[in-house]
Amino acid sequence: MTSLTAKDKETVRTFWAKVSAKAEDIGKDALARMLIVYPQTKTYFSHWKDLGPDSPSVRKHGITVMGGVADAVTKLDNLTAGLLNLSELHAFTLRVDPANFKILSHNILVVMAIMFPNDFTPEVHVSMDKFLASLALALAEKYR
Ligand code: HNI
Repeated sequence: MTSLTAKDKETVRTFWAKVSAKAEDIGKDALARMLIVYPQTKTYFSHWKDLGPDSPSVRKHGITVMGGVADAVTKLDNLTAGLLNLSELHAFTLRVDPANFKILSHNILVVMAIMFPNDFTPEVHVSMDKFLASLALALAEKYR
């Protein structure tokens, strides 16, 4: 996995500054979308009563996840170290199959493209994709 170039990091920081005000909506929509498009992910949330797009649990968790993404944007230079605790939580406590990190990342990209069509240029797309792939890799670190 190619690491993030200085240009990637600059692109991610600039784009995130534009969209972070909508992080809650992005998170809610991406999570709701993931649960519908990849129904196997519902198994991790069986303790929630309602898994629908308007479910308070989905909204709350969407906000939580994007809080993790926002934190990762501040730690672009060392995602593995920065996300160690979150990786431990997902690996040991939640036992989330790492394949799902790529699935959620894909849904985050799709929602960003829908919500910010003009800002989500191919250049932003490739840097955000590489950032989210690095984030997924950092979250999967503790599985090894
Ligand atoms: Ni994830 C809890 C961030 C992907 C299932 N997740 C969290 C928390 C953060 C978080 C932050 C709250 C931690 C805490 O309570 O201290 N999750 C992220 C990020 C990604 C991610 C940044 C990837 C971009 N999580 C996933 C995926 C799944 C997932 C792909 C399953 C498909 N996460 C969970 C579950 C919890 C969770 C389950 C606990 C939720 C709850 O209700 O307790």
